[in-house]
Amino acid sequence: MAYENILVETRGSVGLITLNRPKALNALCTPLIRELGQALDAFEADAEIGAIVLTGSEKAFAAGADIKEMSGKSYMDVYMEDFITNGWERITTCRKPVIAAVAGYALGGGCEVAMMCDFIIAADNARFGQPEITIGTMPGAGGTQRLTRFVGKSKAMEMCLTGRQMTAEEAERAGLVSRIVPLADLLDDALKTATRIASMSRPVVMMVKESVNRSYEVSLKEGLLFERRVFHSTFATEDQKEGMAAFVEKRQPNFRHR
Ligand code: CO8
Repeated sequence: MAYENILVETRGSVGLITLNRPKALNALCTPLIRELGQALDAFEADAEIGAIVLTGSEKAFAAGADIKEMSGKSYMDVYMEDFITNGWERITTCRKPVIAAVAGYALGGGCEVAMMCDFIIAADNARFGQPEITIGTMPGAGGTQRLTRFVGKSKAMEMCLTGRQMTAEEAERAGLVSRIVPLADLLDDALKTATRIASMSRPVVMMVKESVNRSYEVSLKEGLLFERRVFHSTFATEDQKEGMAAFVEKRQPNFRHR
């Protein structure tokens, strides 16, 4: 598959997608989002792939939706196209884990795309923000919703109302990112993390992801019930038998992803 706005490669059992519009700081134009969806579809369908890393450049993960593309659109255009949710949300329907490796700017739609991933590893130069208000609009792909769940109302409200950017340190303190690493180590670290996840039982990895995501959608009681049922179902996998046998026999497990 030939892509124009992203680079797609595999590193062992990890699928790596690099946003690649350097002249526009990886602004998320419609063709890029379409290609991202196609690349995710291909990795989802590939049984050799156990986890996916989404990254950008050292200067920008993505500086937002493409303002030049948006600037001429009317209300009817964006409403009728359902601009541009049909595409972006593919990230959130991925069953395999998607790690965002963020360096530089993750602004507007860029911050929203990072938050759609399962977790964010940030380089020390990362900057997160929802600056849409400064161009007369507002977040439209989860900025007011997901950011609030990550960092709480006060910080989310301030960021969305002022466009202030968060440094990597502030983002880690606030719980937006899981870890900060030196810029030079970002990709290696994200790939190593993804490789570790891909070495686990694939069905169990999917069950964990499903269960953690449930906590955002349902009450604690319902979430705990869901977790218990899914926990029980891990006992139907060969990998649970193998994992526990390996522990008892003091050896490494050989998961067969079933
Ligand atoms: N869209 C289009 N082009 C962009 C964007 C963007 N978001 N960001 C940067 N670029 C382009 C610039 O126009 C410039 O191009 P050119 O060389 O042709 O003039 C090139 O990238 C380099 O940018 P700068 O010269 O501005 O670089 P600086 O290092 O001086 O500044 C900044 C970097 C601070 C990141 C600056 O580029 C900036 O402020 N960018 C815009 C950030 C922004 O406002 N993002 C939010 C966009 S709106 C949005 O994301 C809404 C999402 C809603 C989604 C709804 C879906 C349903």
